[in-house]
Amino acid sequence: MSTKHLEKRWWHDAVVYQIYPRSFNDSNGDGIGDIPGIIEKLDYIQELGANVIWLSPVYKSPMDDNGYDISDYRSIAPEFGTMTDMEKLLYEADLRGIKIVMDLVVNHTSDQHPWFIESKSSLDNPKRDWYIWKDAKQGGSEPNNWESFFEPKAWTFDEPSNQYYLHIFSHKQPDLNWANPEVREAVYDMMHFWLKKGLGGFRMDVINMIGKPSDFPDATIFDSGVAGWEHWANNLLCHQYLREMHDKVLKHYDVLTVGETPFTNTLDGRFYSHPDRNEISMIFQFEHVSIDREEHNAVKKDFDLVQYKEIMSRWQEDLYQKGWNSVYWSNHDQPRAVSRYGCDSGPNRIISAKMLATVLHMMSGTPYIYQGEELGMTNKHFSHIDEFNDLMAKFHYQKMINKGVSEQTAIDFLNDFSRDHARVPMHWDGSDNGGFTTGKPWLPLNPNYTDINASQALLDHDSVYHYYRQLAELRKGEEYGEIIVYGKHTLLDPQDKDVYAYLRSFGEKTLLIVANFSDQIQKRHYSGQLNYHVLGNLPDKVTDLSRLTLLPYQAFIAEITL
Ligand code: TEU
Ligand code: CA
Repeated sequence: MSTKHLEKRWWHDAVVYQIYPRSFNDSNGDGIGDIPGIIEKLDYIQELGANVIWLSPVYKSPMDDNGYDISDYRSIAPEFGTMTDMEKLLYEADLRGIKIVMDLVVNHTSDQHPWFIESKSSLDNPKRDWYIWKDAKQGGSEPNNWESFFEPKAWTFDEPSNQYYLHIFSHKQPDLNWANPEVREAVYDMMHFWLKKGLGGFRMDVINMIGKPSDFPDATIFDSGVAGWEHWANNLLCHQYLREMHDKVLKHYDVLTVGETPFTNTLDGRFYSHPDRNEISMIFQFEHVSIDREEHNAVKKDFDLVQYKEIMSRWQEDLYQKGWNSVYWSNHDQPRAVSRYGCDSGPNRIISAKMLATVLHMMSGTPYIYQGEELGMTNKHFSHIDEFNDLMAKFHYQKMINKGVSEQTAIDFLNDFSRDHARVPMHWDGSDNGGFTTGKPWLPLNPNYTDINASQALLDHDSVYHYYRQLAELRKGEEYGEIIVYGKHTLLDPQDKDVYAYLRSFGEKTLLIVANFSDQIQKRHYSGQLNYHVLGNLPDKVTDLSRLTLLPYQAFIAEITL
């Protein structure tokens, strides 16, 4: 039996900070964040304690989906900078012990990528088969009934060649044909190109969708998710391609690879991340961010802490020594965590942001911090559909209106879930436009930047930022590093609908993590003797586990003896 899963890897105790370049920091006043702007803020990220940056796409792109539609994998979008800027970023990050992980978007390209332009040019072009072209069904309709994430149908008809092409996302994001070995080789080549520059790894966009069954059957599941997922999510071919990618590329570098994988359960999680399978380091699963809505149907559901705990604990336990988790509250596709799961106004904003951080950063796996989460940034209020930028917001809005939902109800849904909440620019200080730009920001800021901003947070020792910093220190520290990274996870009181409590244990040591998710006082007791109050989000230290009075959103970490 192999014991590769017991081998330590550098990314096991890593803390990842995600940057959405367009909204991070604008260095030249054109209103768009850029790479030189990121370089200016590397000290900020280093002080926070993150040692990996996941950079959302900076490649050349028509920006139909803000860079997730790439037209040249080997050059940098001019609005973000130059290749020299990118190399300087790698160099400057390295000086600070930070690795750069780039977004690898290879399920699809832009329709402006020369590969697609050639592919589209004629039926017998050598690149025709680099994308997925199919004849219409008898009667002229689409080759099958699959839907797209951003449009009603996953197929667009091309008049001149009389065929449809597949796009699981927008029609400007045609899917590459991974069944064609030339496509795979071209991708592997491009990966070497970047890795040789000293990259720390890749975040792989919707990587579990690359394997399509060759017969393209109709979907049968219409009650959840984008119709067709039963065929293109986690297809066995995908695992085979990943193993090939590992063999041809990844095994030659010591890198972090994280696959973005909607529609996965914990068994899939093991398939992707068990080290003996030689696929990828870890995945981003979607179960826990799917409980308060049906995204594709644009329907809101109630957040249920019991269900949340069940999902998170299942992932913690099922992957224990059998794979590796990534853990996150938010990213560039999700609303702001404190607005979604905590309380985003008054003093409870700071307390609940720290509470959420406590729960996540004491879990095993690699934690991801999305830009601004460390400030407790909140959702912005939008009043009209024209204020949104994201193509998905527009699609969901139209879908709701077509169903007969009122305009206001549709806007309310987007105010809860739009991806634009995460894409509103960072708040650096209280000056105009939050110090993000001296020009006109590409997307207007949340007016609360005057209160919530980085310069305030750096000065205030009780800020959310400094609390995140302490959590990162614990993960990397002598005292608790091992238990936080490698300890066993046990959920306490699964049915408790207000308090999230769990244990971590490693050798003789036990940590108890308790978090009140409610805005009410909760009285609880836990077994064990408290030896040491490690960290908490309120000034008072916890002393007695047998009689706890938890204030609204209170959270603490204690070392205990059971
Ligand atoms: O997201 C994939 C994906 O499944 C999203 O559409 C997801 O359903 C939603 O955004 C989560 O609420 C990735 C990228 O992260 C996203 O930004 C891109 O738009 C998409 O792929 C296409 O590349
Ligand atoms: Ca700029």
